[in-house]
Amino acid sequence: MTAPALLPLSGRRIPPLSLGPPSFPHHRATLRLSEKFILLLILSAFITLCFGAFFFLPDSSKHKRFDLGLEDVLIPHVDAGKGAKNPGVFLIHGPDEHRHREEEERLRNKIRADHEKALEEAKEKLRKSREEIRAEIQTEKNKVVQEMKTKENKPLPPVAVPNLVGISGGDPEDTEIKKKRDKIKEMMKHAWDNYRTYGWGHNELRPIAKKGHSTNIFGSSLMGATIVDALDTLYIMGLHDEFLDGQRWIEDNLDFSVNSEVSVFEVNIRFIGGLLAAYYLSGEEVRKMKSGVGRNWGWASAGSSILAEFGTLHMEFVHLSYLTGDLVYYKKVMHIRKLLQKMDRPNGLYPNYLNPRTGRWGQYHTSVGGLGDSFYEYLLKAWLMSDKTDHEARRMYDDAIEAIEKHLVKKSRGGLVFIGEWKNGHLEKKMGHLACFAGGMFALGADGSRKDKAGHYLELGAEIARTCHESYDRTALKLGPESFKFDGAVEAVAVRQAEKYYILRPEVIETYWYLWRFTHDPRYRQWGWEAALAIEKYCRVSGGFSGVKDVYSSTPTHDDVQQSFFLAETLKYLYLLFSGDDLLPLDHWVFNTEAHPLPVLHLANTTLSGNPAVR
Ligand code: DMJ
Repeated sequence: MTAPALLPLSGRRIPPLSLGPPSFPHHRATLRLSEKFILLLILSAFITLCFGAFFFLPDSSKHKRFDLGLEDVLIPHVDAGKGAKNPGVFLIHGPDEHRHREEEERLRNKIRADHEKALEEAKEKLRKSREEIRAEIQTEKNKVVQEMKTKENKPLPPVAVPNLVGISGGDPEDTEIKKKRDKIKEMMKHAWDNYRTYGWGHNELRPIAKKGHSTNIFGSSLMGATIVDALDTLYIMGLHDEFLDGQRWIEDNLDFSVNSEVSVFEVNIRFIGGLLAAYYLSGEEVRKMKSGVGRNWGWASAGSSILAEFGTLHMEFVHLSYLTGDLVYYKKVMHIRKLLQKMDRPNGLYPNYLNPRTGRWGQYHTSVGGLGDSFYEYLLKAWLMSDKTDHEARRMYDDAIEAIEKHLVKKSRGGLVFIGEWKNGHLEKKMGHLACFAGGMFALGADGSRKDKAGHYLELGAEIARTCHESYDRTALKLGPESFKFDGAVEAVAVRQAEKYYILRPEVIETYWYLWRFTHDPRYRQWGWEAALAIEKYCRVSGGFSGVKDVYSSTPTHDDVQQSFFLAETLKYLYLLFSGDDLLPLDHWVFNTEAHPLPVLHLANTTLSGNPAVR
């Protein structure tokens, strides 16, 4: 693939980031992409701070016990043990148990008090009219923009750009494989073109009604979620006109000054992850944000306390710290990690709910599917992204998967290996489509696992892939249900009507791709192609692609939603499945949970302040 001159390729240095305020020429009413990126960074700072302040994060100035003392260390070497420079992680295991208990109690009281305060503030906000709330938000934003404008305009020395290997290419030599890859690209074009025609600027598309679609995960406004989510897929497929079109929309229209509740998780994985990946792939300049902009939004205080939500910020936030030179993001996610690490875990498992009032686990429901999934994924990926130096993350991952294997992984009578869910004191023999991503995760984590268990985890990944393939194969449409059971004679089949739908999800294809990369066993390409054909046959409509309500009915009823993750993930993983391994090689790239590739930070033992490129 040849990229147009506008899109710099690997081997180049990204231009210096500017520390100073972005310019806001008087004649221009809209913000540039780089300026919007800054607002996104600010939004992410708000999210972290609101979320952290209310539920998890101690006031580090008062609670030294949780202070990591990592101001100058980007990736900690927590294994260091004796004589380690950074003793932060060991403080929580210190000898003075009594003092620790007291401090723990004090922390719990603080969390309780903060939570009450947050509730009061939220109630107060609800009493205000939309206009008043909007005006308050606008005032806050004006302040931030003003601060940025007045800040000294001092260019930053260039950031050491991670090695951006394999951002194009991957052309298969085999003509049959190439045809398949071209078909996937054509499907992407069909999805994108219809969104462009009928849903432009809306979050998603209704391909049958041929109009925009919005769900409350992005708030009610037109945030163009599909555009941000799809950008990097367009780029790697060589759809550069479409990429530029999306980029222009972001420059001219993406507006974060919305008065609306959004999902922290979704904003992080789709918007922050999507823009970071597009930045790395295309070299679009971003500017450094002003630090210390943390203020609390009342509306954000209704944040969730779901494991996969607060545990799925790490990758994006480490990159934000890396690019901006501001450690605030990194420190916040590390505090979350420390707190989790310190808590007792029933059977070594992390329950999905953490009670914000008490700082204790809520209901003991554990799953590797919805609510829990990406927490485990991000532990492994934190290690990979740190060039395998974040040993603490790896240890937490290894501990977690050992517990998962011991308590949740089972074999059905028919010999299918599945991951159940621990609920109300017993194992539910049910696996969600979401949990199928774990096959890929086990394969990805095999190298580097304990006691030479690499082969074992690769096999486990392959078993999960087989089971998830069965869940597809045992349907009329050859597409997998949302959730399937193992109950007596029932194996890998959905029982309840409400679990029979397929909404263009990627997890099974994601697992095929990882297994393909690690084994080159042709069955994964074959299974991926089966899924692609089924999507083409049953989900394609003239206005795009739609989910289906019942995969067991041979006449599909469409749900009329083209999910943004279909373009971000499903089609990207399919495209990669039929590409050579030189496209986005896994020793240089780590995919966030929305399939946005972020480069490995080869920073072993360097410190942020000591990094020659970031002084
Ligand atoms: C995506 O948004 C992400 O993959 C997330 O981690 C889980 N669910 C959807 C796709 O199914």
